[in-house]
Amino acid sequence: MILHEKIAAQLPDWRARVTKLVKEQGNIVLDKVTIGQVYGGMRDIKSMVTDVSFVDPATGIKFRGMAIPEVLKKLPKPRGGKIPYVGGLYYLLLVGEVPTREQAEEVEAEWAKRADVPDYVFKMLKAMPKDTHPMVLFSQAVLALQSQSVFAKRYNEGMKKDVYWEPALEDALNLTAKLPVIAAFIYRMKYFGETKKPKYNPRQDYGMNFSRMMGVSDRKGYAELSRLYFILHSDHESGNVSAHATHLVGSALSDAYYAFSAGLNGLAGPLHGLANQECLGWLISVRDRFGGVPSREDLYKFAWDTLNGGKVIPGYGHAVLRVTDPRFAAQMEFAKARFPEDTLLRLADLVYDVVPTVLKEQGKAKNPAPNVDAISGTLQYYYGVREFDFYTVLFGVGRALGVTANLVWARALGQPIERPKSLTTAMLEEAAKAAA
Ligand code: CMX
Repeated sequence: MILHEKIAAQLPDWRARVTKLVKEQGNIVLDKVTIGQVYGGMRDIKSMVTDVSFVDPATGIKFRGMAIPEVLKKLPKPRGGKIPYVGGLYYLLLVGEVPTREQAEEVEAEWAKRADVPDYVFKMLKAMPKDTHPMVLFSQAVLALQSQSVFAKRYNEGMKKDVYWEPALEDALNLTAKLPVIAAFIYRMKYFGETKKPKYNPRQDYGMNFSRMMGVSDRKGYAELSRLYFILHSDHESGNVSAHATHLVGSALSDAYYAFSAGLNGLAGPLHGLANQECLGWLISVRDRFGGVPSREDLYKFAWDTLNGGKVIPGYGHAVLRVTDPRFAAQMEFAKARFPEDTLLRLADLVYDVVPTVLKEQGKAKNPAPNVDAISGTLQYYYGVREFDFYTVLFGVGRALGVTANLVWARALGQPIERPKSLTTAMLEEAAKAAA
C-alpha cells in the first residue's frame, strides 16, 4: 500500500534525525514557563512536536509547510471538480509530499475497501435515546469500533516498538474510512428518523460519498463543500483540545479508536468545536432582527450592542492567529463563486467589513479578524444542512485526518507517554516569594 511504502522509506532518516537531536542537543532550552502559564492552560508553552502542521500567526495554518491556497491549488482534484480529493490531503499529511492523481486515488480506493461499518454499531446508535447529542453518538460509534483495532490485536500478540506505526496506520485508514458513513447515518437517523445503513460507493470519492449518504439535494455542490470542509478542518497543530486529547490518550498506547473518541469528546466543548454553530446563530439573529441584510450603520450598532451586552462576537478573534484566517478566506471564496446572492453570505461579507472595525475600536481583541467559524456554518446552511448541533460532527470527520496522521507519526518516531509535572498552589506561591 502506497502510504505504508512511502512512510517506511522515510523512517530511517527521520529516526536518525530525531535520535541525534535528542541525544546531542536534548538540553537546549526552548522556552521558559511562567506561573501565569501554569495557571493559564499552558498557553503558548513550546512543549509539543508535530511535523504535520504548523500555525503561523502571520499566515495561518500550514499543512506540511504549505499554506491553504497552495494546498487547494496543488492537490489533485476529481475530474470536473474544483476542490481536491480528501484522499490527496491525507496523503500530504501522512507522507509530507503532494501526491499525484494516482496516489490520491489510491488513498481513496483504500478508504472504499475499508468503509464498511459492522451492523452492531448501527444497532447501538439506534438504541440510544432520541435526545442524545450527535457528538455523543459519534464518539460512541468510534469507541464501539475499538474491537476492530489492528494495533490492539498486534500489541496483545506482542510486537516490536519499531513496527508500532504499521498497525497504527491500518487503524488510521480503517477509522477514517468509516467516519463519513457513521456521520451520515447519525444525520439521517437523528433528524429524519431513517435507519437504513448508508452504502459507500467505491466509484465515488470521499466527498461525493459523504454528500450522497447525507441526502442533500445538490449532491455535486455539497460534495465540493465537504471536500473543502474536511481539508480545512483537518489539522491545526497539536496543542488544540481535540488534537492534544487524541495525542495524550494515544501516548499511553491506547489505539486510534480510544484516542480519537477522546479527541471527539474534547471537540464537543463550547470553547472548541461548538463555536461554529454560535457564529451562524449570531448571523441569523442579525438577519431576523433586520429582516435581511442591514445597512452598514445598523450592523455597526448591533455589533456594539453585542459587545456592550457583555458577549463576544462569535467567529472573530483567535488565540494564535493575527490575521484573517485563511480557512475563512477559502470558504468565502468558495461561497462567492457559487452563491454570491445568498442573504446569509452577503450578511457574512458585511460582518467581515464592519466587525473588525468595531473590535479595533473596542481595543480588547488581539486579533479583530475572522476565524474559520465565521463562515463555515453559512455554507452548510446554504446546502440545506441546517441542524446546528450536527456541525461539530462534520468538524470531527475532518479533524480525524490530522490527528490520526499525527498518531501514526507519534508511533513511528517512538513518542513516549505524556507526563507533565504538577505543582500545588502553595508551591507556586513559594516560587513567587523566592523570585521576588
Ligand atoms: N468579541 C469580543 N471580544 C473579544 C473577541 C470577540 N470576537 N475576541 C477576543 N475578545 C476579547 C476577549 O474576550 C478578551 O477579553 P477580556 O480581556 O475581557 O477577557 C480580550 O478580547 C483579549 O482576548 P484575545 O487574547 O484576543 O483572545 P483569546 O486568545 O483570549 O481568545 C478566542 C480567542 C477565539 C476565544 C476569542 O477571540 C473569542 O472569544 N472569539 C469569539 C468566539 C469564537 O469565534 N470562537 C472560535 C474560535 C475558533 C478557533 O479557535 O479556531
